[in-house]
Amino acid sequence: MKYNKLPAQLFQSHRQKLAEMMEDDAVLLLFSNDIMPRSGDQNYPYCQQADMFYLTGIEQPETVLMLCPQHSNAQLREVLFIQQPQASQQLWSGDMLTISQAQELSGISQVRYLGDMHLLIREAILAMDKIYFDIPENVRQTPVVEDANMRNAKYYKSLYPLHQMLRLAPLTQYLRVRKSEEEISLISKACDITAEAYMDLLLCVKPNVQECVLEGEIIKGFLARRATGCSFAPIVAAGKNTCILHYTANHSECKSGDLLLVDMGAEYAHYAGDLSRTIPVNGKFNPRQKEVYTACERVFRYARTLYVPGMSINKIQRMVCIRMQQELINLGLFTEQDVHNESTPFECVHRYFMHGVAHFVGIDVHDVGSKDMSLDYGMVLSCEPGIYIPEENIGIRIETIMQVNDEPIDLMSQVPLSVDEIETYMNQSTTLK
Ligand SMILES: [Mn+2]
Repeated sequence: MKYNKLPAQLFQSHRQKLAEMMEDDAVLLLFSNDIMPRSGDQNYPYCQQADMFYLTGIEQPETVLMLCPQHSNAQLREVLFIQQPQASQQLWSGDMLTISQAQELSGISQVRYLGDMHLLIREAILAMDKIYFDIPENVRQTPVVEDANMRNAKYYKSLYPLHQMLRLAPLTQYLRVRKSEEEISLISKACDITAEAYMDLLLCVKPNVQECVLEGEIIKGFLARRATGCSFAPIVAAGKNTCILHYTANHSECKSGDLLLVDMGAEYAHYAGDLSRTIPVNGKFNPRQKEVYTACERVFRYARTLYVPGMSINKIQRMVCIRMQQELINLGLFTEQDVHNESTPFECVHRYFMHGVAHFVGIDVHDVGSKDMSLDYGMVLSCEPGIYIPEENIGIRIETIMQVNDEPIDLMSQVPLSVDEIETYMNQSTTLK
């Protein structure tokens, strides 16, 4: 592992909380993600199923977790199945987990090889009436490829048609959206790496540099600080590309006089960072860029104060849109009259600010949690207002990660924010070089 080993107690407490929420007479069967084929004989880098990591800390494929908290046989209440290490496989892929390593990582005492799985699962299922499965429930993505949990849900449904099938997703969503101190410190670490790599990146930004060269610097900055990698593909967008919200082609040149928008996040121990900033390629904002940037900055500073208990993503969005509307009018993008003539609320605002201001952050960069959920201590979200004016080649997004609190906490407050801070930092760094 690239990161420092996490305490097994973290995963034990997650399983404990889940066990308390599970229905009586139920068993949970949770499957690790499949290895995803890329092309030829190559696979994509392996990514563990988020709930599997949350509940076990195990990163190895072919892992199965069975939780059956009410089973009369204590040995069947919590069982982890792993692949039996094979010398031939280890020759190619490196060391595989031993039983004792898996016990140490997960805190589960009953770790067995997959060969024992079917009989032990059968014993648990036949003692219970209900089976929990973790089929994908992300609201933004309908699965195209069937994942291991869906496949197994169908298989066990056909094998045990008289059992009741239950959804795990609402339970793990409830738990994962409320982060422990330990989890917040992991997100903080991902944010520190992200912020430090961004500050390094600022030293490399200059006219005529290619976006992809900057992308390389971002990845280097992450890996050099023991990040697991990126929590999403970096967006490095100069000039007109700043107005493409999820621009990841990163194949243009940064030109003097243009803005550069970067949206980047390190992943540390499976927890995500997420940062967006917009800077002038040549180290100095022109008057119009400065005007639009400071408008976005004021909305950002205001938005940060809204991450308090009792708010929700929807409420923050509405309040930010009201504030944004005034700023956009002041920028001359539309008038009060245009607003009066709107057929739907914030129609004018949405022409220049068309995305959400907040999403939950955690094991996934767009983590579980709903937009109408009441915010509470322990929740961590992005704060990312933006202004996009394609006709002026100006796209600005300012994003940080906030911890919900009576006094909301910005986890990347060390990053230069004001025009002065940015210009001073960029120009000092050029003199230093
Ligand atoms: Mn984001």
